[in-house]
Amino acid sequence: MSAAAGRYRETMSATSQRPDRNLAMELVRVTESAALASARWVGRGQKESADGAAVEAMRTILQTIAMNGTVVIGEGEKDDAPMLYNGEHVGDGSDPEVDVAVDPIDGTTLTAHGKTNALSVIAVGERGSMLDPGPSYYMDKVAVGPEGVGAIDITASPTQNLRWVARAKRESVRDLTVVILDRPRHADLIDEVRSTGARIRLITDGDVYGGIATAWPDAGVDILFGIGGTPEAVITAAALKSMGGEMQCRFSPQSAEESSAMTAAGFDLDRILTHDDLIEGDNCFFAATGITDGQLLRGVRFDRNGARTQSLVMRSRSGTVRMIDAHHRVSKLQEFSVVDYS
Ligand code: VTB
Repeated sequence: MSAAAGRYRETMSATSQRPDRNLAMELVRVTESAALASARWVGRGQKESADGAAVEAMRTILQTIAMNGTVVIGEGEKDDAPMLYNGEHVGDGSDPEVDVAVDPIDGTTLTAHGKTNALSVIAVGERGSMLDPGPSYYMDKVAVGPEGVGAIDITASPTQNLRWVARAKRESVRDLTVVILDRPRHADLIDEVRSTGARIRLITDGDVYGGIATAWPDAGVDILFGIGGTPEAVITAAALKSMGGEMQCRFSPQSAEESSAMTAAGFDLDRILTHDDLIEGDNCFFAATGITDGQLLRGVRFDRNGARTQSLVMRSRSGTVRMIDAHHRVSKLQEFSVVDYS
């Protein structure tokens, strides 16, 4: 061994910081595949077909990833979901042992209607690190990008949060844009935010996009407020941990059944959960591919040679965020791939 190689080895073992694997670099193939398979259904009004294509493609490619994964957030319970159900084992079975959260399409209706910001997403964390939502469907959420870290408090009013975030960004409240799911349950929230002078981007679906957008300067939003899906909160946490943003959430059951199931399962409905409670530790991975065009990513484009995708790939330990443009030669893929991209 050369002296230089010896020194390198010593340094590495002294700090235990051997360069290790960035699983997100492989996971992006999973979201690319789901996006490609579902993109043929964009605007065709059949959200189940779009979702079915994405789920099947995602599951097929997941089996090729070198990991021993358990689906913590999937398509639902086994009896309703034939694939990617909660508890299903995914990956090729080799190390590392990981928890997996999938949303083959965040925005099936967006996809069926050809509207913006439909994404295929996956998040992976160390085994045991991911919040199992149990019977929880809904959470109240506040999310910001790096400049808003430390400036939010879900127990304070939206008005107060906007003042704090504006101050942290050295802007005025009327310079801020808030992303909110367009739902009747948010009528008061929307009124209050409007009364502050801040602008609102109302979205019909896809609050994973909304949460990530707060940390993506080009997306043009500063903060996410409101009640959305619990699975989406966990997935968003993986991205915000990587991008250096912050999210605070609280369980927000939207029916008596959800509420009593949560209490029976031992969940504390008053607890405030941050992104670090949704996915513990500092080694989680995130990948997303655009299905339809959006403010974060371009959607799938088909051409005579195949298709182009655009994806985000992130890892929390390093905080590296990559944007990956890919061209897929569909005719070549058809020769050997078990996924039908035609
Ligand atoms: C959000 C949104 C999803 O569900 O989480 C939302 O991001 C919450 O549920 O795309 P409701 O639709 O019942 O309000 C979706 O819209 C669909 O899963």
